[in-house]
Amino acid sequence: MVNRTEVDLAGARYFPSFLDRTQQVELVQLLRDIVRAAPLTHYRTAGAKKMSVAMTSAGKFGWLSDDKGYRYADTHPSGVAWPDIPSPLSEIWKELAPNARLPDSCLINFYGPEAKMGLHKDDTEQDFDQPVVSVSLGDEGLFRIGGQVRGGKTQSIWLRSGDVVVLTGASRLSYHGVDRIKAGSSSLLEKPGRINVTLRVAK
Ligand code: MD3
Ligand code: FE
Repeated sequence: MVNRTEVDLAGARYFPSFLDRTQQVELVQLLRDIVRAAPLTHYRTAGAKKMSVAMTSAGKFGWLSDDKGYRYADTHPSGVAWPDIPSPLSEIWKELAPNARLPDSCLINFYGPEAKMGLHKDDTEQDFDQPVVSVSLGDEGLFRIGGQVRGGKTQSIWLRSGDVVVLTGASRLSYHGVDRIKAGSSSLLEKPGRINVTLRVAK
């Protein structure tokens, strides 16, 4: 079931079940093609720990972490260009953020059953007036969102396959993270796990 319900999530625009099953299956196929060309990588955090989430990107720029820090790079660590952003994702962006610039980066996160992402804010981009659009696929993830300062109140919500969130306004710079994955809660992927895709204007 699709729907166009919009819910306020700590200032972010939350669209539960935005994508139907057919759209989700198509996206997973397109993401598999991207991963084949630009393999998933466990980057190291600034604290040098390996991230449990495996990542790759599409678009003109890809987010990564290396000796030069957190940054948007022109190529995958292997040296190949990032694949193009799949058009169904660009269409979601145009529908939900019609007045924004077009995304030049698409970060693809793969969470295995044990993966999580600590509280952080997305601040590697140049223009925080541009939104971030997030699409969740596969198993449910317990998402946590706080305010713009660390240590404040947070709220938690399970993001499910097909859910879309638009981070805009004050929420664009809110702390957020993923505490855990409910392995086996979705039948979309062949193996347990969760995929989150974020569309961004990096530069
Ligand atoms: C931010 N990804 O890649 S995106 C990231 O599910 C990242 O993989 C998470 O944070 C993931 O940088 C979350 C979804 C999201 C939803 C609501 C938000 C991010 C948000 C509200 C405010 C700020
Ligand atoms: Fe983030």
